[in-house]
Amino acid sequence: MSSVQSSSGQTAEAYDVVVVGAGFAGMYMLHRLRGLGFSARVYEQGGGVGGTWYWNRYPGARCDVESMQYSYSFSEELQQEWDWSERYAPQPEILKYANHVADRFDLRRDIQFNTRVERTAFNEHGKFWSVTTSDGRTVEAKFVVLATGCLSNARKPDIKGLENFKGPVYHTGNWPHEDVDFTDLRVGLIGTGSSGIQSAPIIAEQAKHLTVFQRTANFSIPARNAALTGEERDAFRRDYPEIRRFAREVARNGIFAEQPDRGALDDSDDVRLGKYAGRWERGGLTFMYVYNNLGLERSANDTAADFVRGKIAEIVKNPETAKLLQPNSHPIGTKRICIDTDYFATFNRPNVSLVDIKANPIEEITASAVRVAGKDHEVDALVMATGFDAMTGSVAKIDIRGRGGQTLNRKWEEGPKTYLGLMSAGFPNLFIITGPGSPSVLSNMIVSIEQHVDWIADCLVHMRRQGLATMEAGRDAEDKWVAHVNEVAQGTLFPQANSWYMGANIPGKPRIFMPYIGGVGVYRRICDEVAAKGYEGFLMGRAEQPQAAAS
Ligand code: NA7
Repeated sequence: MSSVQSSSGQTAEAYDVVVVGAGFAGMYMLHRLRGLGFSARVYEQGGGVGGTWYWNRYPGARCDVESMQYSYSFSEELQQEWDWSERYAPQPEILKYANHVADRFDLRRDIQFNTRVERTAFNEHGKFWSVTTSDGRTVEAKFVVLATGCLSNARKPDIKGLENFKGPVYHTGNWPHEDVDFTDLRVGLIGTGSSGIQSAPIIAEQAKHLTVFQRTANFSIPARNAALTGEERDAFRRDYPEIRRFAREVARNGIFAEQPDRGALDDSDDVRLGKYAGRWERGGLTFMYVYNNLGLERSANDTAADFVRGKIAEIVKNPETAKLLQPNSHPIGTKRICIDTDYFATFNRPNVSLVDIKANPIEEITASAVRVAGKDHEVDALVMATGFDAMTGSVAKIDIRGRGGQTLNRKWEEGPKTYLGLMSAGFPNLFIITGPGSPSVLSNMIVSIEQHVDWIADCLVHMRRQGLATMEAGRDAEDKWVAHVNEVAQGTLFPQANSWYMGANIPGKPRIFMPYIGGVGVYRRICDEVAAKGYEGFLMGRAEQPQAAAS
């Protein structure tokens, strides 16, 4: 940190880099910056590290990527010393890990908690960003890195009468830090994405009655979560070099798993069903990698979707409820597939009911009930598992002004535009980690975070060596990348779903498939090639030489 005289004559703190957010991306970015001798300040709106895992404390919250893989790879000591307790880590353990990382690498001294970045504007003359925070202070930074996360802007839907409800209203993405006790209460749960599906079985065990309000039935695969044995952990640790290499360079989604070598229709019905049954028993996200064309061809996808619909019918005893729970509106996997523990079986409990709000949307919420099709479903507490303004929501909350005072929100009015998901033209020296246009939410986030952080760190070192002051995405390169991201998505089944990948869950948000679906290995090679060619497609600017004094 240093101090500079601002245009108003006041002294402002100045950093090489301001990082917004102290989740997994912001923490690793800070660690790398420090190691390279850059001064950095991190602002975090939460009271602690962990980002999405700091906020998402709802009952049953758990990562859907296996814990031995949903962890940093940058430090051999860290990955050898940390003991994950279960195949899928529960939220409190992931948060504990985030805190351990913060302590182990002494990160906290450069993080200012409980502080939002409200505004940042690029000073074209001075080639720095002014960053104004919620405590009313403004600092200067040569670079700003947005590590704001993709699923951190919880969204309460605009349902008529919600403000009249007398009981507590919780949002899974912004859960209280104190224990919430549903004992003896009638609970209404709105939303059946991953958060609703993970929390329903736990709430049902505690509550007097749970009513689940379902707009879209979702595909979910059993997690088959279990305690990790010492041998399992050791096996991972032994093989980490290969597991990490594979996740980074080969896997489409940053997860170590067998790669399918054939399509679903290449096998006979019996063989195919046997393979699906095997994966269902094994549990987890890899269900979708039985075959290589489930995300590409509808006829192939239908075979997997039919299998899961059949499983739901087997598990759920009431045929009407089973039918409602069977997803029919989108191909399997085109909304992020959920993994659960006893979700469908929860509907066999006498204290759980399902209400279809697709056929009959919620009319209104009254002081004590959710009204659907003229019927009042009495509830004492409401849980909104209604998701996030994903990928762009947290960025949009910051007033970001680039060249000519243009705001990023204005530029992204018709959908986010980036080059490689890393930068947006007109906003020099502003990087986004796992931004729209990069694999991001389609991947194991930690693999993608580490890739972006390392790429940005290398880039800053390159600029320092070359005496470069600014870097920004070229408009041509950006247009071509946006077209490429779109073209690759259109070659898949993904745009067929009204998913948050498409921005479809936010009324008025442009429908654009936001993440890059080309695969993390492919994407990494593209980014590396761009860097190797002197940051092809980016515009680099030198610091202006100081004018020689007139003699
Ligand atoms: P999701 O996956 O966006 O799920 C949100 C759910 O809430 C989904 O079932 C929505 O139905 C439903 N929803 C949203 N708005 C409404 C309104 N207005 N009325 C009724 N129902 C509504 O969020 P999650 O938090 O579960 O998971 C997000 C990601 O976090 C997940 O994919 C994992 O990667 C981790 P819809 O499907 O839009 O009809």
